[in-house]
Amino acid sequence: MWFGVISIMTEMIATASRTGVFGRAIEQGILSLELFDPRSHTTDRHQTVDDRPYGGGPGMVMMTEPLLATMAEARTRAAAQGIEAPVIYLSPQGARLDQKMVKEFAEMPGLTLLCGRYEGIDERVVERVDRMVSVGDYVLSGGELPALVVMDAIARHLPGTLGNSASAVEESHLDGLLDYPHYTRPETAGARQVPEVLTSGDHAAIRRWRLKQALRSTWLARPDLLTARVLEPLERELLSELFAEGLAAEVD
Ligand code: 4GX
Repeated sequence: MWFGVISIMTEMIATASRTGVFGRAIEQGILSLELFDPRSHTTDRHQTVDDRPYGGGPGMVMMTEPLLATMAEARTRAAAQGIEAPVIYLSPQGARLDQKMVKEFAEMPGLTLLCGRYEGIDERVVERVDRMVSVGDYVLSGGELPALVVMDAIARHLPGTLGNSASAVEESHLDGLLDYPHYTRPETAGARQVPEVLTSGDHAAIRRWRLKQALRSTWLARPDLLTARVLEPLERELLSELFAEGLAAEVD
């Protein structure tokens, strides 16, 4: 998959892209990343990309011309590789990113992520983007961290990446639930024992225990995820057990 990122702080993206799942995916050729800096599409000595808002008020607005020229450059670069990469503008006004959207994006040949700084970008550029995406209801100082969030989440879904093999692809019965608790050695840490079922070797019992724990933590932390879900008969049964137990954590 091809990612183009438009940013006046390309170093932020470059640095992060050298590490983790993302860095490895680039090394393996599963992902390619091209950075585009609007400052290279300016003509003045100071490489100005922002200006004061019409109508007054605090802060600065990113100018139309450098951004549109950069979007055209990114489109040309993608097209040269036979790729169409719609432009996503990261903004608190966008549709909230969720796992469903991440999977949808992961099916596409490319994406161009437009990162704004200052108070925002000129509305005439907003009119030219294909989608607006938000990573959550809080205000950051730029779109670079949200762009990295979007790309990281997508990278995990591309065939051949570390995230894609087994552990991270929640195509299983645990899809849409919060995670169950994890344990590793030693079996006794202080007075705290690893739950017996996990060392029993009974894989069916382990699967059942994990699903029950996932349902428990989901009910306690994010009940909205359960009400949005069509529950399997086994899930109903495990939830009934949990309610009967007063949702208590296992006592062993
Ligand atoms: N999820 N930001 C965009 C510039 C801006 C300012 C005002 C529109 C209006 C964010 C988020 C986010 C910070 C990216 C402000 N754009 N992006 N930037 N939350 O906070 O995606």
